[in-house]
Amino acid sequence: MGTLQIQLNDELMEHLRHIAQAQAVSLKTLVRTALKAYLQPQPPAGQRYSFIGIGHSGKRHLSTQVGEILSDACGPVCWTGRNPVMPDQQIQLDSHGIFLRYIPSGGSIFPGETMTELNGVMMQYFHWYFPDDGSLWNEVAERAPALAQAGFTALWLPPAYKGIGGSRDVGYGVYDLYDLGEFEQKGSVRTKYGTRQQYLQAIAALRAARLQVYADAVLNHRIGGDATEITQATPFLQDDRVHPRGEPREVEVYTHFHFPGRRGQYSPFEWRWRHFDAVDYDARTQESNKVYLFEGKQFDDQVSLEKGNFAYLMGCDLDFQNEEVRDELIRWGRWYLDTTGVDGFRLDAIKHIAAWFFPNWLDEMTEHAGRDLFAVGEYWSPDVNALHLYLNRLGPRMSLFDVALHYNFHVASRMGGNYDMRRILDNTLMQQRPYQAVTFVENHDSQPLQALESVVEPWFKPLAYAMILLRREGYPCVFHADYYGAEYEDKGRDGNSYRIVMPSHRALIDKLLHARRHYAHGPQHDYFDHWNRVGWTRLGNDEFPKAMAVLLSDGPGGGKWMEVRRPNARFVDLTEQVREPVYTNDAGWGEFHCQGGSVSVWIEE
Ligand SMILES: [Ca+2]
Ligand SMILES: [Ca+2]
Repeated sequence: MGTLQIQLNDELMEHLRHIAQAQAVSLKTLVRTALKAYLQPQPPAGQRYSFIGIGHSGKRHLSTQVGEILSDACGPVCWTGRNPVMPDQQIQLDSHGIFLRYIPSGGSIFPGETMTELNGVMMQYFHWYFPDDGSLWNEVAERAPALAQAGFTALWLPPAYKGIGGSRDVGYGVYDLYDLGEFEQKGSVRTKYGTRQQYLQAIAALRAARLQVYADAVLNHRIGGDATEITQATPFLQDDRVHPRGEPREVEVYTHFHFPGRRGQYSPFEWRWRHFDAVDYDARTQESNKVYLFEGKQFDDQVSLEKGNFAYLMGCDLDFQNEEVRDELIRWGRWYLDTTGVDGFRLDAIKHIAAWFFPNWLDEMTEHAGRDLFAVGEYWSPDVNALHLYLNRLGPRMSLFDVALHYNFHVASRMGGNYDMRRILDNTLMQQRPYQAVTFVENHDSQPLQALESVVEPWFKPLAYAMILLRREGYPCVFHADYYGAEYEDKGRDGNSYRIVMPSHRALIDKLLHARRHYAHGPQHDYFDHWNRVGWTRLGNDEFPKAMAVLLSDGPGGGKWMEVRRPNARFVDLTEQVREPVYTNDAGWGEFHCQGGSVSVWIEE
């Protein structure tokens, strides 16, 4: 057992002392309790053990013998796993005392939790109505240096493999995970975004610009089978996956995927009906309003309980209880990592996939990559408790999109100034589980006319982006259509056509990104104390010593006294909404202002 260090910076120490004081325990006891709480659910003996957490680059070292604490918590610690601990590895403890991470000396650390602390910013580089002219990969390659320059540190790219819709498929109607725009399948060689070569060149360009790349992994379903098979199935109503509606009967289903265009390249695996649980289309009756559960199959467990059991979403639903399926997904993941070198995954539709599947799959991916991979899951629920339940099952391997926060933004933006802004962050991952929260304002599903439409109105977006980009909690994700704008036409749920214009917020977002990089550092003081106007200050740190004050209002404009600990200093509004500078008083407080329905970002000159 080597000596392990807990490395803390001043600010973190201050926070820990507060927690210790509040709990009337010593700092050592607090740390010990935190370690135990973390270790007990997953004792390290005999398995790969990684502390996942944040990467405070501490300056003041608080060294302690953690081996003793580990032994207390877990019994004799046996580091004989696949990834044994090296003596010079360090443990870092986050400000809530929850997550820990080994940092191999000299190794790279870049997972999502760390990105929170490094002020990382992700962009979702696509939206539902991105042109289907095959231009996305080339465009993003060209823009890579500018995106890095603007302050982005990672890109989430759309599903890169062939969908049933061929060159028009957004990518979620996945047909062949091995066809990255290389084979004549589903009517085209390329995907909506370009060819395999263009995709790999785009990733190379992004990495050359020091941007991370996250791939979109759609593992829940397959669609567009090459041939039908005959099997027995029991029908269920779409809305009730518990009570069968009819006797088992013979069905003809498109469940045989043999990929004639690819001819076994990269993988000889063929999908058959036994790899799936259910489909929603019977070619005999041409009915598609039911879910047909195959003979001998069960809908997978540990999924969302909407509709009784929400394992089935669309197409041919993968049976994760089938070992051949799990093995194939691991083979594919390894191939994908080797082929593309991506830094992590955005995992699609995970509330429809057995939660127990991902810990092993992600561990296999990390092991294969030989480095940390970032993973963020799309668990679409506005209920933060559902998100907690999922994360409790996953442990620290995965972050989740903060859907709860998105819905707060959505609701606030629809209330025309009558939202209680003191509550805007309540019941969100950002507030309750900041190191596993990927915060976002809008995405390709929530945008107007899409499946999970829950629009954040344009007037509110500057406020929402200030909240995700300038506070210390969460790993923010900027939506392509909010940055560049978007115009499109589609049918609404009422069957009528609508023309949608999503305005570009780039001018403001660029300023916020600048503020995030240079000013959103150090301790944060909150002033969520008024129905309309809420704000916070950031006090800076050694590396970024300038202070910042942010004030926003969903109602009338006005001022608020906030402390920035800079006596007699001059602050200006980076957004240029308010032209008059603010001068702080002798005590380091200032009365900062913002206009109605607006945000101002005050930076120390
Ligand atoms: Ca199953
Ligand atoms: Ca499923």
